[in-house]
Amino acid sequence: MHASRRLQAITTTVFAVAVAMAPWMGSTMLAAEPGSGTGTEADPIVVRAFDLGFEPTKIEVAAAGPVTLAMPNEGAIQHDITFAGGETTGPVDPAATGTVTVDVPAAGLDFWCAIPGHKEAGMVGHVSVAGAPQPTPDAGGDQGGPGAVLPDPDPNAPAYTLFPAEAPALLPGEVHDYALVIQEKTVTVAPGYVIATWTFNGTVPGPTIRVKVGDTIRVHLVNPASNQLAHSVDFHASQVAWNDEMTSINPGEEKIYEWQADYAGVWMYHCGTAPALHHIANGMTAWSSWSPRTACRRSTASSPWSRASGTSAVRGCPPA
Ligand SMILES: [Cu+2]
Repeated sequence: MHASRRLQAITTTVFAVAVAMAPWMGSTMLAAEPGSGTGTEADPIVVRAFDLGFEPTKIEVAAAGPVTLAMPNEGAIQHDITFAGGETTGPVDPAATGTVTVDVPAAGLDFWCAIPGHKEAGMVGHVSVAGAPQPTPDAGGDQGGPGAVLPDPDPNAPAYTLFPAEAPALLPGEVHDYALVIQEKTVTVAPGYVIATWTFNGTVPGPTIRVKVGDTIRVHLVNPASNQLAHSVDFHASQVAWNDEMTSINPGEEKIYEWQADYAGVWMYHCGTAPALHHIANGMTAWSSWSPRTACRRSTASSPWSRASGTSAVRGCPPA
């Protein structure tokens, strides 16, 4: 059980004081027990959000009608509670609390986090009405359902351009100030087909960074205020504290991620903001390579640019 259960008596007291001192203004974190509350505006039901889930995920109310939920965000990135009718807390910052009121029918309602990828990562829940029949579990999943239908190509889509697969030239010098600007933008991925992507410097994959062993790389990561989401970067080549350089930054923020290239090789770098696989699949991945300083002997490895694991070092020489 969650450790906070043992502190229920204490947190209930804190909650009572907090309610007395701070109304539900949507910006104040209240120390309330998940699941507590009756659902009125004055006493909302508390649904705690974390990275990546809700607690509780199943809520039962006494009767159909308006219900207010309060969502303290205890995660490191924004979350929300959204219902199918569009009722939503809106994006709630870490350490803040959002509220939403929804008219719950007798059949109940699902809710989820509408931040891209969070629903798929498990941020879903359900409000049911006491005594009402429970929804039938989905027995079939995606198996046996109708196949995906490819939409018609858009004749007005911007032109499709191939990403150059060549390794770039070595960056000159020994200390490299490198700007990585996160751009949430549409990209034409095939003639006539445009998708919304998240990118490093506007391309999918992002730019390949190529330097020599021993060089210092000082990445200036920028998340412009015009973006919607928190993002981050994680260089598998680096040996840094994950809770320092690799932390997420919100729109309007920037940070410096500095390290030394200690080993020759080719490594993935990617956005590590939760859910990381969603950020990677949406375009935020690329490669960095560190070339040996001196002449090297080619190994018997068949593919020096091995991408099998995304983290393996090149055992031979870098491409000429
Ligand atoms: Cu990202």
